[in-house]
Amino acid sequence: MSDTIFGKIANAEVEADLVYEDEAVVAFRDLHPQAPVHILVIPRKPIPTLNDAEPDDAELLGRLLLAAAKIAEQEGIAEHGYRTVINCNAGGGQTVYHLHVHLIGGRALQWPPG
Ligand code: IU
Repeated sequence: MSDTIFGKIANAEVEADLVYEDEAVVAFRDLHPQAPVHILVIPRKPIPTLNDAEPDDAELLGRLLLAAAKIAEQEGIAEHGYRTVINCNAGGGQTVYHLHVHLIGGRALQWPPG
C-alpha cells in the first residue's frame, strides 16, 4: 500500500522537487505540470484514495488543504487564485494511488475541468 512512487517520495526513497514538508505532509512539483504552478500535496500516511480516508484522518485531510493554501501564498498565486483538485479512482482521473491534492495556478483556469 505504501509502495507507490508517492509513498517513496514521502519516505525520501525517491527524489522530488520538494516545496514543503512537515511531520504529516509533503509537497512537491508535478513532473508533468499542467500550469506554471502545479504542486502535489500528499500525506505521509499512504491513503490510496479519498474513499479510503476515515474519520480519524479528518485532521490530516485538513492539513493537506492548509498546506496547499500556505504553498499557494509561498508561490505567489494566492491573491490571484488557484485550484485544488483531488482525483478519485480511474473515473476521476486518478493514476497514482496515494492520496494527493493538486495545487494548480499561475494561469487562467477554465470551468468545468475536462
Ligand atoms: P492523478 O490525480 O493521480 O492523475 O495525478 C498524478 C499526478 O502525478 C500527475 O499529474 C503526474 O504528472 C504526477 N506524477 C509525478 O509528478 N511524478 C511521478 O513520478 C508520477 C506522476 I508516476
